[in-house]
Amino acid sequence: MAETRTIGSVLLERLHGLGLKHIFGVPGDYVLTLYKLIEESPITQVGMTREDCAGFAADAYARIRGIGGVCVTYCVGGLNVVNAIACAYAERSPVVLLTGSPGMAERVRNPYLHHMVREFSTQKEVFEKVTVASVVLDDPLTAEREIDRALTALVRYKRPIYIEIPRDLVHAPIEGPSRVPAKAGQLSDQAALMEAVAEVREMLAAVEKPVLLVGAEVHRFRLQDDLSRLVERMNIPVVSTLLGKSVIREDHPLFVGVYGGLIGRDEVQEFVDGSDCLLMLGSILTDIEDLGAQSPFLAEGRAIHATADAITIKHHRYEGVYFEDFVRALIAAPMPTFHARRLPSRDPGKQEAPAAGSRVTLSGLFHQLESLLDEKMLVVADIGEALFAGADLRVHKSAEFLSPAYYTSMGFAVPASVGVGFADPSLRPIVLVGDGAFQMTGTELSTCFRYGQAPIVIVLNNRGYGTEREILDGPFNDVVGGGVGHRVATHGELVQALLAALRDKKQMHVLNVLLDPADRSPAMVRLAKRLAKRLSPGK
Ligand SMILES: Cc1ncc(C[n+]2csc(CCOP(=O)(O)OP(=O)(O)O)c2C)c(N)n1
Ligand SMILES: [Mg+2]
Repeated sequence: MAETRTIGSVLLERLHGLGLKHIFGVPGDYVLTLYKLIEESPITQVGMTREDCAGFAADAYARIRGIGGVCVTYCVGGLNVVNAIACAYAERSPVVLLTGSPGMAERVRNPYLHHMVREFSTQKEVFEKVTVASVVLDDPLTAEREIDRALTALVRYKRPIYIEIPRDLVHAPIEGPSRVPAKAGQLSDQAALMEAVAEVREMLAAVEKPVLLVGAEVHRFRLQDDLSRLVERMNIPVVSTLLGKSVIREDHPLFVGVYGGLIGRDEVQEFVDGSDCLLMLGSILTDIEDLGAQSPFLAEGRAIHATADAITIKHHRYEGVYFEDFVRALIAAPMPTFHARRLPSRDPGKQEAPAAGSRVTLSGLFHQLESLLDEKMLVVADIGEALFAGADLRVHKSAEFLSPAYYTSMGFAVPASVGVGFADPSLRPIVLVGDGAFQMTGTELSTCFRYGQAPIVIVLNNRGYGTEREILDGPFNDVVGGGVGHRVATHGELVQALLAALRDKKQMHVLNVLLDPADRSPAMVRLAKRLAKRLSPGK
């Protein structure tokens, strides 16, 4: 007899089919049944220290593999991951958020159940704002269609989705034959697409010095290699946004640099300003690029701007033309070839290595890093100097640069490196993180240790929120270290450590009490027994 298809099994099968091999998260009783099912599936569950960290890991994983997953418990877990999912939404990273919730049978007469905030639907309502699809699989009749609807949105828009399963429906059978999930194929209006491509060709045929500005969406839609070929065919110089850094290999002879009105190098800015047409592909324009409506390119109709949200040429928009189809059609169409131009020098010139005894500096550090980076390393940069100084770091070949450069949420880098480690174990993550950001999520290093990962973590310790200090300083920007740590393995060490802590009123003391994993309080044993009974009432 064929195995029963259930809501949980169909969901995991679809995710695995899309290339999801790992799911990050923290378990909880509302999601334990799903965790068990994941354990029995070909997908590996990766335990993290916090849900927001699991979200960042899944985001980094998704940026590399094209889909990422995070599985958390109801509300206490889910609401803890909102910021990471918002980051994935803002920066277009296709992350699936899986969550459990109270069983349908438990909801009769609206009891107050632990972890509930307001209504049973509160968590879903929160996520509706930061995902492209949010579904609750509370009906075996519609569950499979709902799963496919959400996954189609994830694939099409490269943005996160929310999938909730009430815990008593994980094993609910789905009747009938398996649906064939719809393929995300060519979706665009063909006539409009051809007209748009012809207009680009005409526009480029009439100019001499165009520049291509590439952004992160080129990477999210896996178009980098094809686009590189177009760049070479056209001989068009390329700049990238900060978020799109490393989308086009930075040692490519036509790569000019990272463009950003607020952070870019002047030579790159001048080169772009001196061009006569700007072809922008997949670049989410933000205040960092500083390419607002006042930009002459936009105001004078000298720009083509294609993103997953809209295709705009000169002063008009094309309806019914999708980004991926548009870029693929541009790559396939005959396009003009441009004369070689002198590009601004990327080589900062020979820099003397600082004397071994001199104080370590940002410039010395980044220079040293640049000389060590190779294609098997991936730089993960957090916010602050890690990102800003990192913007000028030249990454090589396929070495990528991963950073939440637009949403700029601190605490991304260390957990993201865990995601990188699972997405492509052949890459060595180089984590650049400020001391402020490190103290937010540095705990995730214990996860690296647990799974035998080997990132190189560089904490840029400038004793505070350097970025904020530059804008407006005050004591709120200070981060200071100190305190005493005790490792407590025996009862004698416990007594000593407590006495020492009590004697010393000036400093904080942290006791790391090494318990036997089987050591349980009687109340915990009672609670666990009773909750386990609820999960499988027949036993
Ligand atoms: C989650 C989050 N909280 C607050 C901020 C605001 N913020 C931006 S940069 C910054 C300071 C970062 O300090 P650190 O990590 O030490 O890097 P530095 O600026 O010193 O290089 C802060 C607090 C933020 N971007 N993200
Ligand atoms: Mg700092």
